[in-house]
Amino acid sequence: MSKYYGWGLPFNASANGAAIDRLIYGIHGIMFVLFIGWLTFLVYTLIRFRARPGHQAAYKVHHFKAPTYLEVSVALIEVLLLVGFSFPIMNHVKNQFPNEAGALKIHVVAEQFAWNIHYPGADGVFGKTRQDLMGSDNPVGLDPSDPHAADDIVTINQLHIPVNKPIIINLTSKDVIHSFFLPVMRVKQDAIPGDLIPLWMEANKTGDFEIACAQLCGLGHYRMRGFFSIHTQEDFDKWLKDNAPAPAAAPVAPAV
Ligand SMILES: [Cu+2]
Repeated sequence: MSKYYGWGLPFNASANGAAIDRLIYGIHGIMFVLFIGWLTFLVYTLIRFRARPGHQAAYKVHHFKAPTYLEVSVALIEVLLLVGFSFPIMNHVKNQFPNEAGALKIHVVAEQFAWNIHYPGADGVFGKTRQDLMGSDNPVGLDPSDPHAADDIVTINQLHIPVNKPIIINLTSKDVIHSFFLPVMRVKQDAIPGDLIPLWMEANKTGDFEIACAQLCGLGHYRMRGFFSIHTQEDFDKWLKDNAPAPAAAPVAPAV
């Protein structure tokens, strides 16, 4: 796992990651230039205008044009970053959702201190869930009387997705605010009780990674760590098959 998280940004397994990383590096590059510029200016003025015998501070201000031009160009670069880079990526990631028909839909229900992952199963339809059915043996409150629920898969702290396929996740929380964080996917979204928040992503590499909770949510926050696997489509189909619930056993005739 440590090979994915070291110095710099984490490993990038997301189709949107390159654009997001470019923005992060761009902002840091400009901040670094500004930092060096201001630091040089500060050191220069400290030395140039230090107290010396025979020198007196000038109380009348000389108006230079250069600082104004500098200020305006910094503001313009910031506008360019926001409008040219940040808004398009934000719009793509937050608003331009992929077509639902070609996407895999997953429900993620956060709780203190675990991630409950709910797949619709072979029929592609989520079974009904009810709050009053929620318990340790039924973490999302799946309603067994709903025929769509029979093939649903619910895992705890195990998120599996196929590579190169859009994934739409509907995120919510049972108790307090958590934050669903997939560093390698450049996804971080608050999970808010009472709200169903959609997000989408697409992986372009396979591997085993992790889910973290990025919002301090209680004493067990540190152990709210999940496992996140990106499979080839074949491996994912196999995972779905291996984890599909066994069909309800046919009633057995009582032995005489
Ligand atoms: Cu949490």
